[in-house]
Amino acid sequence: MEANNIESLHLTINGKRLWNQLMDLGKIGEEDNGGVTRTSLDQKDIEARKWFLNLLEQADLSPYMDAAGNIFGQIIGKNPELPAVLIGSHLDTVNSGGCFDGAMGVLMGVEVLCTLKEKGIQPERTIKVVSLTDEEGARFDYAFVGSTALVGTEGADKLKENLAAATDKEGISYLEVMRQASLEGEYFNQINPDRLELAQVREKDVKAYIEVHIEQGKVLENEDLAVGIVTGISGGEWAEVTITGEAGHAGTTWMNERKDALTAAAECILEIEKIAQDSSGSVATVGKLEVKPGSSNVIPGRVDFTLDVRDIDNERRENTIAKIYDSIRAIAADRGLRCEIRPVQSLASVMSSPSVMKAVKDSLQEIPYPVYELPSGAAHDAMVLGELTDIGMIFIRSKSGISHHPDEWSSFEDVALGCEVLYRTTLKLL
Ligand code: HGY
Ligand code: MN
Ligand code: MN
Repeated sequence: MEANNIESLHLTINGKRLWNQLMDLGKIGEEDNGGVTRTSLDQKDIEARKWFLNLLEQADLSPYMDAAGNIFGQIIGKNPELPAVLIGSHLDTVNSGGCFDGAMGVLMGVEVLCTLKEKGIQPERTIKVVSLTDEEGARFDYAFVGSTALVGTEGADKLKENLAAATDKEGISYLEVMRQASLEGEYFNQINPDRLELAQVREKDVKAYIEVHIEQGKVLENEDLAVGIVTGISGGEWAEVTITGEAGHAGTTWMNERKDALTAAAECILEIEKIAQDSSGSVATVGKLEVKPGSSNVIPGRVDFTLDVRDIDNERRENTIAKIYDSIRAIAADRGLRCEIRPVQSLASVMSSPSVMKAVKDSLQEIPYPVYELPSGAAHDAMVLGELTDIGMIFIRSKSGISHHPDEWSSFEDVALGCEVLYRTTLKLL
């Protein structure tokens, strides 16, 4: 069955309504190159939050915001004591990203709740759509804030400490930005970084979390499929590295007298690549590098770089990280330089719940549409939620596998079909 024969599929959800909302939201933070930038609690993220709250109000989905800025819409079940089903993702983006990453999963949740309402279905259990604060970490290099608060990973005090330490490029701390956001009026006044424990939900209150996301890879496209079932999500470790040498005159310092932090960092980065290549499964990325003092005629005295290591196999990832850290220390020591490695965040891989996967599979067969399973190399809020509850993810084909880029794209037909699968999956879980 081709997804572009969408008319013949008789979808229950309203694909056009969903698509229009997605395109409207994509205009908030849109730049001249077509990219979208809405980083955590910046002006555009706040505008998107207000747009989303208005959408939930219009749809009569009783919106509320929690202490971490997570935004919920809901239909209260006939039996509200039963654990709720959560559908969610995030509205923040990377710098110059696309309009699908995150937003599509949130808006599909809204579409599912609207369809239930229109059909006059009041489920037994409560169903909620949630937009989780800052999945990307693009502004403060600190990610998964909303989901971490929701699950209570590390505890509220530790999270607050981390938010106080994380700063954006203007040097403003995350904590300060959250306090400012709480002054944005109705709903926002619930944001309270001093009481993040208020955002925590209990295990017994949630039955499952489902997230739909663009694949951000080419697997589905190569398989000629619109939709896939995610088997599990690769864990990751994120760290910051500082190499300190000695700044000096580029013309007068002989090569054998130098303590160049950048050449040491370059050696480290090549070694990181090699270690990951040899690991047969891990991937490692240095995505950000800052050279100080940063003049063409000064030997670099200090380099800061980020490190991102992923692997679905937790043991192999830990081995890769240990090798990388050892090699950074050895390279710095060999060159007589100092290094500091600061692990920022670490998340274990999460496997999808067999019961949620089965609900997705049964939904695909019902439509009918081919069943195809694939793992996720990208991280998602579902990974964090996996510590609390059963999780499942549905991937939608990405054009050329491009994501975190203005050209990120999924077709209307694929999005509509994906939402239909989500709707049917949700009905089975309710
Ligand atoms: O980094 C990730 O995998 C996610 O897109 N934030
Ligand atoms: Mn992303
Ligand atoms: Mn995402």
